Amino acid sequence: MTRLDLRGRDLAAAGVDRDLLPRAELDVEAALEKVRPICDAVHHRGTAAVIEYNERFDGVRTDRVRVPAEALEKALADLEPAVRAALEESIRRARIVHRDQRRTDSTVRVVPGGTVTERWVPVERVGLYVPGGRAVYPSSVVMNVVPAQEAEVGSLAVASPPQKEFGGLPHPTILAACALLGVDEVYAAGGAQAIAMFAYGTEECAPVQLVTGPGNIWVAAAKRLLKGRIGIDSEAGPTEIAILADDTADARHVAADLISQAEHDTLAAAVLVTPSEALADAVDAELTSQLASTKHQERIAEALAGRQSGTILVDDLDQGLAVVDAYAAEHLEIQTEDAAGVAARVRNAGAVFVGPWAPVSLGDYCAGSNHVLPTGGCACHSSGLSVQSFLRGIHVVDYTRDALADVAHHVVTLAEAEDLPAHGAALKARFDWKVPEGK
Ligand code: HSO
Ligand code: ZN
Repeated sequence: MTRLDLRGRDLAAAGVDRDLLPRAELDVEAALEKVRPICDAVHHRGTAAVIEYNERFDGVRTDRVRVPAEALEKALADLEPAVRAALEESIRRARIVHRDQRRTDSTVRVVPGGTVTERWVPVERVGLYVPGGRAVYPSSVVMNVVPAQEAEVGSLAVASPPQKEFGGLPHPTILAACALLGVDEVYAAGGAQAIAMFAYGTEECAPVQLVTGPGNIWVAAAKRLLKGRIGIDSEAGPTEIAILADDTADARHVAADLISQAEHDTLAAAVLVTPSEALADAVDAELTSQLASTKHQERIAEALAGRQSGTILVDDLDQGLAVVDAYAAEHLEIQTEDAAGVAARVRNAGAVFVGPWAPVSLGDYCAGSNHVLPTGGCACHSSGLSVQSFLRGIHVVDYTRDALADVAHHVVTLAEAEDLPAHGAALKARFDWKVPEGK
């Protein structure tokens, strides 16, 4: 991997220039122009347009988009027992974590007679997108569906691209995962046309209020375009792994973990941050030797050689923490002495993996944590998918006459300061047009 030597720089005080760090460039803005007519067509012509785009982009024509119930049942019946057992364990662990994220309503008494309650209400109907394409991600079905179900979303639909080799249905393992989770509304639709189907609704699919789930650049562009009409989780770019490691780390593990996420995409990012030049050398050697025997060699080699990947040499772990915080990785592994202590100091990351026994792959499938996480540096302001993503907190304001009378003069004063006297009048009208003197 390419090397960036930041040793000798006072990063803690000066801050890290994020432009200095390796990162993929994704021009979602340019994709918007291509995506706009697709969304318009689905808006105006519904299912017929989705079918046409399925044919154009996925090379398979079907006469409907909704997956029939029998196909879901068959996919589950045909699922390999070991895959079924693994998915069930993944679901079981994800449920433990996401059930614990449920919110309870809380009421606070602001003043005598004045309360504000925060009431948590699930989104009515959501659309969950599961990518198809190069990789098949039944695990992403789990990561989207489980939090939505634990949030008690009223109705949920899944969309995933039609596959030519499966007669225009999504991949059977995706269908089986839906069936295992009790999801019976599944659509064979991919890319921007799937997001537009969710946003506008079609003859087959009622519109949703929120769309979640990762996808390619077309999915990201459609989400950006339709945001507002629908809520979205995030735009989700190519996956990223950053590893903060010192010379206590095992170079074999570090290399294997970098390779594991580079496997997703030629644009995937793998970044090693270390104060140990010896470790950096050992990891480079390991990358070369492990790469030789891995299946998706070409894709991984391209991702590791890309400008989004590299090794960053730092003076010490303090400087390393400043770098990983500036990078705000989707996944951050801490492979150092006192990994838990170092991890506790991390401010920006989608998810943190502590020590030698918590590789990102564990989190991808079976840790219980969610793998739909903020990418592209968005971890400095956003979180991964959770129960909270599917809830809205509604403030319920309840004041008595006396409680309102006590504060009325402040409201009127602020309304006047903003030159909005009708706001003040709404209070005065309740007290015979005289502002009560506050206590
Ligand atoms: N690492 C991906 C999720 C995934 N990995 C799915 C394997 N399957 C983004 O967090
Ligand atoms: Zn992964």
